[in-house]
Amino acid sequence: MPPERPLKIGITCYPSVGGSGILATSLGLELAARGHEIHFVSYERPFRLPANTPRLFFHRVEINSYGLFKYPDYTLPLSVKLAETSRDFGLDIIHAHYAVPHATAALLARDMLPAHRRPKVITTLHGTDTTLLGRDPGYGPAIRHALEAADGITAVSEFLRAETEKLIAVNRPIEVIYNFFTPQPPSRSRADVRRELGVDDHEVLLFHSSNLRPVKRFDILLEAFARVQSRAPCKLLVLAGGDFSAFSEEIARLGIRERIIVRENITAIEDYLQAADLGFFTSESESFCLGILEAMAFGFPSVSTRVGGIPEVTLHGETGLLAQAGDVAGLVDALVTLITDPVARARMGAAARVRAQTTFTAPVIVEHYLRYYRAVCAADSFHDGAGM
Ligand code: GMT
Repeated sequence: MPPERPLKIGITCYPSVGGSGILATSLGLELAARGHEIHFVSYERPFRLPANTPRLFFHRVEINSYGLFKYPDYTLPLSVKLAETSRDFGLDIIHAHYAVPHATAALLARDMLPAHRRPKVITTLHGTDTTLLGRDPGYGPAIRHALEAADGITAVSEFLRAETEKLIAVNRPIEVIYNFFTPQPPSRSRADVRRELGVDDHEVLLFHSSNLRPVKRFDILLEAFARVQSRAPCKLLVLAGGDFSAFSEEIARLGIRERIIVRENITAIEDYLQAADLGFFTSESESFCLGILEAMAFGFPSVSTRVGGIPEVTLHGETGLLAQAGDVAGLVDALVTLITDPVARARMGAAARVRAQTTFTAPVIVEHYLRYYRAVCAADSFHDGAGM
């Protein structure tokens, strides 16, 4: 059999700090490293996308503000840029990460092109595009249409697949392809970074990274962190991808300012991950939670909430501990268990690392995406059974 030719793939995603954009960027990098040609299309360069990478291109969507428009429109200029990129580079696939508005723009782009030059459109659902916007009557029908008309749909967890089927009633197979994380080697030592953070050797450093949106329930995280201090003192490192100043008052009220270290919009996350001991995530909804996976890859367990796809990532009692969402006392107990028992922490951390390296790793997940891409490209239409 002749070798399969490399694919030309357009990826559109949110470029800012956020799980869907981070995953899309990592996927593009991994695919380019495997010989495929990758074209990112967005309003900004994705923040973790390095320059000068072979076979990897970025196309900026220019947005004009016309006096007539009360609200600037992004969907149409994005669709035009996707169509132009597809036409100029002969894309096989447009891969839209996060349905709104990327899936709709990708469909429009496909429909603008002549039939023989149309790329396949694949949409990856990441979370709130289903769980939040899917419920919104102003978005739900448009999301449903975009998914029904796409050539392939993937979701980042079984939870999200089931939720999409339930909330959006999509009459199409959805392929579950989990997220992955490829850690880069840290540029500094653990000791150096802990010195920078002002954390002593004997102190346990908790780790939280997120965009701090309401769904992350950072208010609950702060409350549990404050309560744990009397039973198991520790510090908290927050890699904030959102506005942290909104929490200043609450932190002052709880009297924990001295125990929290914040770094904003960090790209070299590995330097900080290697300095931490225990992840802490209190989301009320989460389709996967990349932050937990990042912790796992660095060999430490997490305390987190038993919501959405998290139990597919964290095996309770094996790679971390789960508590009910909003159960501050349960979260505190779980924290105390792992802060005060370094042996259990190390055991779960080691198991977490193995799970990250065997289940949620690029060689497994990127190959899954590639098999899915090939199946979608080979099928005449979605109904030909692109699912595997
Ligand atoms: O912030 C984003 O870019 C997407 C965001 C969301 O709210 O949809 O995150 C989602 O996608 C991540 C990557 O697949 C997942 O790890 C997160 O769990 C998921 N967030 C939620 O479901 C709340």
